[in-house]
Amino acid sequence: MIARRDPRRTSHRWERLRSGWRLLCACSFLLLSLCCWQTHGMVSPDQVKPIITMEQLLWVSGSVIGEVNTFRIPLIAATPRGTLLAFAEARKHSASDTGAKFIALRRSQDKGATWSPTSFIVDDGSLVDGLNLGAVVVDSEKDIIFLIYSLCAHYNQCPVASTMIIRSRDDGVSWSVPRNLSEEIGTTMFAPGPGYGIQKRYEPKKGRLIVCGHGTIWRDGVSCLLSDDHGGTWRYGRQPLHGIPYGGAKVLSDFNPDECQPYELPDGSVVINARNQNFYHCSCRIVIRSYDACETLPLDNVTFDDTLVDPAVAAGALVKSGLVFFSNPAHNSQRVNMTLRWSFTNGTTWWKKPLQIWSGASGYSSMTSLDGTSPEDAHSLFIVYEKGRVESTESISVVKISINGKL
Ligand SMILES: *[C@@H]1O[C@H](CO)[C@@H](O)[C@H](O)[C@H]1NC(C)=O
Ligand SMILES: *[C@@H]1O[C@H](CO)[C@@H](O)[C@H](O)[C@H]1NC(C)=O
Ligand SMILES: *[C@@H]1O[C@H](CO)[C@@H](O)[C@H](O)[C@H]1NC(C)=O
Ligand SMILES: CC(=O)N[C@H]1CO[C@H](CO)[C@@H](O)[C@@H]1O
Repeated sequence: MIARRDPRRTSHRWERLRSGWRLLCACSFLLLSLCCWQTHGMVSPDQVKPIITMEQLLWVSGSVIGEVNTFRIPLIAATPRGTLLAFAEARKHSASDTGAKFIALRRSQDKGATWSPTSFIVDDGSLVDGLNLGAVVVDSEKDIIFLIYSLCAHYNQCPVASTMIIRSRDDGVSWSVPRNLSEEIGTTMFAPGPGYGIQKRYEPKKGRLIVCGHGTIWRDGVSCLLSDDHGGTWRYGRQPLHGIPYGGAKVLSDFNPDECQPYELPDGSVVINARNQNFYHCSCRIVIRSYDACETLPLDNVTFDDTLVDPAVAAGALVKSGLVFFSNPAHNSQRVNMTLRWSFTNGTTWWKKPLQIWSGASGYSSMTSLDGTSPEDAHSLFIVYEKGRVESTESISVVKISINGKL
């Protein structure tokens, strides 16, 4: 027989202790769930129901804005002060990748609701093979924004490619004169991004700035530029990922990793999600993982993500609230069907029902999110993408996504 405790004999002290424990437990649970949602990614599927809460066109091609022929290659970044910066190539006279361009910028200080008029922050004049974007990278520790772009990336009537960098210390309002990074990293053609570069949040190499990009068919593949002194000096990682055959022209099905977007996982490794230019193995994305902060991009850490069907394009990828998000035109050959996917498993699997952003013509995309502590910031992300009715180069649109489906 088990003797039942006489409830009257329970001391007040025990009662107090017990309710104290209960309170402590409740508080820790609340704190833990908050922390998990914010940082660690124990978000459960029923909390994640992304919807579009806002969409507007930032730039329209066809000589309606500043007589710019075509806007392409959208980038977006969030500054440490909570401002959104959207950039694009403003192609002056044609839709061609070569030709003279401006870099266009619009800022939003109210979480994407309104945007400043366009400022043209770089003008390459009348170059035959002008500037190409590019990657924006934010040093949150020092509150500096960098934008890296290339010149003469196609060697079209120009002998030397250059990698250029500009910098803003005032939240993207004003920008430094372009600095020629090729003087320190060499003149090997390097096409950054397009997308954003990262600052390492975890070890190894916490604080390092990493900008990944691709080269020409002669020195092709993916490589990353690294800075361990807040953008003062830059160098390439020791071991890039080369295409095969290396240094030669490619044919269909050759291995040709191209435009790419890095993101950092909570274990401190960096994943680079890359365009599979020649459809090696699949019409899907190449996934490169580096465990040494992009010092090396080893071949034995390259995989293919069959779920991420792709027509060979620049795609968006972002880690937010413990989830990995991915945006691209989800089609195996055409640039249509802009789609947002998300992963509860560090990008190893993707949730079965993605969100279609736009069924029609859609091209390059890039994502960001604000780092603020408000619930709105924790649950929002922003996608800029090339959008059109017939051609994806007709306009550049920004959408705001509510991750938990609440307005
Ligand atoms: C940048 O520097 C490289 C190496 O010195 C040089 O060859 C190239 O012409 C420079 N580019 C520009 C745009 O000044
Ligand atoms: C758009 O993408 C979704 C998700 O991958 C897919 O189910 C659908 O078939 C795609 N539509 C077209 C027209 O490709
Ligand atoms: C994602 O990676 C982190 C860090 O390595 C790990 O703690 C977590 O369990 C992973 N999540 C899943 C679902 O695999
Ligand atoms: C060379 C290299 O870094 N290889 C890594 C590939 O990924 C595994 C984990 O899956 C690491 O343990 C290896 O070090």
